[in-house]
Amino acid sequence: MGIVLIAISLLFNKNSLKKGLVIKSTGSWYRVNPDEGNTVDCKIRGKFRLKGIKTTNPVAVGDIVDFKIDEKTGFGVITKIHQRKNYIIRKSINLSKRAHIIAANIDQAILMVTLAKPKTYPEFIDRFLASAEAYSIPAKIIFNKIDLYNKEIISEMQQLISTYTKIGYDCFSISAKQKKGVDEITELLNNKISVLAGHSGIGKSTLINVIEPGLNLKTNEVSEAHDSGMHTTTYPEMHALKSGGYIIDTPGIKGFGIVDMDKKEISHFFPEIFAIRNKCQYYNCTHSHEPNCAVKQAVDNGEISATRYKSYISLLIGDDDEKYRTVPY
Ligand SMILES: Nc1nc2c(ncn2[C@@H]2O[C@H](COP(=O)(O)OP(=O)(O)OP(=O)(O)O)[C@@H](O)[C@H]2O)c(=O)[nH]1
Ligand SMILES: [Mg+2]
Ligand SMILES: [Zn+2]
Repeated sequence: MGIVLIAISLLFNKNSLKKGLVIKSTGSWYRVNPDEGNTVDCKIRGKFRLKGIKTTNPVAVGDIVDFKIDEKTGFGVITKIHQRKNYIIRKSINLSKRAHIIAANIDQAILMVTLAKPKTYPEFIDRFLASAEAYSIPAKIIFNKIDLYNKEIISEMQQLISTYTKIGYDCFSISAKQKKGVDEITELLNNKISVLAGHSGIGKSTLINVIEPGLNLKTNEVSEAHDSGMHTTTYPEMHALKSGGYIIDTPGIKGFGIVDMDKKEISHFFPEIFAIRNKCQYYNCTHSHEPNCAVKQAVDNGEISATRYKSYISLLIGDDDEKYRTVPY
């Protein structure tokens, strides 16, 4: 009798739903860290849709899911995604009608950029920041590879840091390679779930290796011929930090296409434009062609950065996202 009961309870346990955190996603399978026990590789069953948006990855790193073990294959099967606190999403470049969720349930989005090898352009930064604003995710900027900057580039960086800090985005300048400025980043990551994004080859995995050497993440030289990264990290993956918190390493992004943003809303995602909108003559001013526009005046007198304004206009007129592929490849 006892043996029968144990057998039944084992069977029951095997089939019972478990809850876990998605720590890696390849688009066809997902590695899930359950509340108890070892990680399980899972597939999905059924369709998961996001507010009618077609996504290339219905389940993302950071998702909390329910799953059960498929006895035949030994793999897990994800049956439910728990309500997301938030997510950061971009248009998929190859399948532009589709969206790609970079990560879900995050505390902060950290954009890593470089002004040297391969250079990140302001339009890319602004598109990323606007997207983070749209989903109410605090965003920070790391300028990496400062060991390669000459005087001119340092002054360009200082200009950008001053612009972005004034708007409210914390900026950090580091050299992951020389381990300079990394302590501040360790502190920034403490006890938070952070996603680290940016172009390929800017040093995301290098930085994570410095912060958590045991991880031994793959890194690769930047191609001299194309001045672009080699797309070394191929899937987003969440790593636990000894100091507490998690960092999500992501594959390099080429261009940042904005998803699902109403034209009327775009100015809401540029905080410095949003802040002075009431000073414009027209309540529905788009800050593009209208007379007595406080935003255009602020650009003219240098209170609002001209490159930020240019990024805003490019989003407003719906410039082809493809044009903002800022890294040749
Ligand atoms: N000079 C210099 N090189 C760096 C620095 N940080 C990273 N690198 C180099 O940049 C190259 C790319 O680094 P990765 O860490 O692979 O870049 P990644 O952003 O993870 O790239 P993907 O995985 O392709 O998205 C490597 O050769 C690194 O050694 C830095 O601070 N200074
Ligand atoms: Mg990488
Ligand atoms: Zn205006």
